[in-house]
Amino acid sequence: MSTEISNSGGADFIVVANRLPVDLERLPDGTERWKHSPGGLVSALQPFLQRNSGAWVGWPGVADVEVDKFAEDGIWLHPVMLTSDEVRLYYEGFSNGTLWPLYHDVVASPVFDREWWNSYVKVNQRFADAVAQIAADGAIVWVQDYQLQLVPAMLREQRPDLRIGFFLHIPFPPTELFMQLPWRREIIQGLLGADLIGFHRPGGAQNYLWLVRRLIGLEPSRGAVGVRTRPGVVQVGDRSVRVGAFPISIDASGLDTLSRSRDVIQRTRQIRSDLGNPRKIILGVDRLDYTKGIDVRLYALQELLSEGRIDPTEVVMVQLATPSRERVEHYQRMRGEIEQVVSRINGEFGRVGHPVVHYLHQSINRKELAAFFSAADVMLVTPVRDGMNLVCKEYVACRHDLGGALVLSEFAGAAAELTSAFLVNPHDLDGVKNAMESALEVDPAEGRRRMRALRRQVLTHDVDRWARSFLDALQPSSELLS
Ligand code: GDG
Repeated sequence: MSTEISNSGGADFIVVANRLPVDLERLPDGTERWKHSPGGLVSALQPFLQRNSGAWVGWPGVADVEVDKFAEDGIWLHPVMLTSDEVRLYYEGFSNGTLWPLYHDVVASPVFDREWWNSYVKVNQRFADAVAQIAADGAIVWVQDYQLQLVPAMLREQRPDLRIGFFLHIPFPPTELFMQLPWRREIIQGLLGADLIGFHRPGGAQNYLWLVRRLIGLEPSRGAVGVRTRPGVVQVGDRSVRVGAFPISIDASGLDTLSRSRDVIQRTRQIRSDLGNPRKIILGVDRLDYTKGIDVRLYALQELLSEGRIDPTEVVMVQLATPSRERVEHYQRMRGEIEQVVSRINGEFGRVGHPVVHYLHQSINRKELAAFFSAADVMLVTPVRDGMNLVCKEYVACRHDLGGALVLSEFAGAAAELTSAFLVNPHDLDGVKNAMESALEVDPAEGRRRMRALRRQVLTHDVDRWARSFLDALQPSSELLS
């Protein structure tokens, strides 16, 4: 860990997110250590942070610990402390029990709890205070995601000199659903503290603009919002707030290179052989979340097997389900349901030593993930609602061989870009089954044509382009971008 960077004059570029890019881990012997939690966002923003005396403000992932700021890879990391009560109320409660289901089309019922809300306000204020203290004059601050929607206005109040951006990583809901929220006005107002508010899709931006008119009584621009262009504008006093669509992406060339490496190619072969070299491998990779439609694809598989449309001696499915939010009740219930369907399928159609569904409730490393992507003939991405969905883009980035077929839900933000996938409505089980069958049996030339088109999109629209387009819209003449 290096501490060579200077922090005398405050940070010029600050990323604020619920989590730091490193997690504090408590080991069984009571000692603590930092573990990298690499993600697309960190790697995309790292170069900007390193060049611009950057800082990252976030929670280290463990409750009740006070940690001093420290420098890592040329970036100052500023831990924000959360008590275990705040983890329960602000994070598991308001963020994941209210906002997450409300913003994902109420596929689970959101809980509206005043105590959760009060904690959300308090924690947002703590994040805003932390940033206000460390930001240099006129610094650029980029606030991330639904856990911190009040931060832009709270920060603007203390530091009107700052240039503030906000990006929402999950969908912004239809206005009728958003209107259920008892604190709807506060959220819309909280976001209005930013100079630029970004969503994945123009629809999210449009919904937000409508709510600004309805709830705040301001008159936003009326033209259609475009992707990366033509943002909507709201005049708030003497400030112009822009509202736009910036579809996020992945480190496409990094994954492309990784998937061509000898290790990954060997591991791909090994995975196929461990699975018994079946004629076809179907894959799902998700955080274990009720929005991801893991149950949808399992029911579809079960019916295809029952109807004899899939031969269990020829086809194997692997479902990687990364543990997630395990203390939230909805998640516990859903896990039980999914595991029950998996065992039903295996009970009915498996043979000794040959289950049809290989279900792993574990997290695996990036190389291993690339090998699974490379081994899969059909990738199933069937969320009932997803802001973007990076997994489908990662699958495409790994298929330099032009093999594989992607079945993708229309309700993932990515569907607007990945139009050569087998697109499905996850609520239409027959449609999902037909698409799975078509993907399994696609003519090789047609499969390559589709994959080539998908790769053209993903490789030319990577996460670096996403970050640049957002920062360019936030501060066009900024030296950040040079
Ligand atoms: C939110 C929005 C939006 C998963 N299991 C493992 C693993 N992963 C990685 C995937 C992918 C990431 O986690 C999941 O990203 P998604 O986009 O699919 O979904 P969310 O976590 O819900 O993300 C979403 C995103 O924010 C970005 O804006 O696209 O719509 O919901 O990168 O590969 N990675 C490793 N091992 C695993 O076991 N290494």
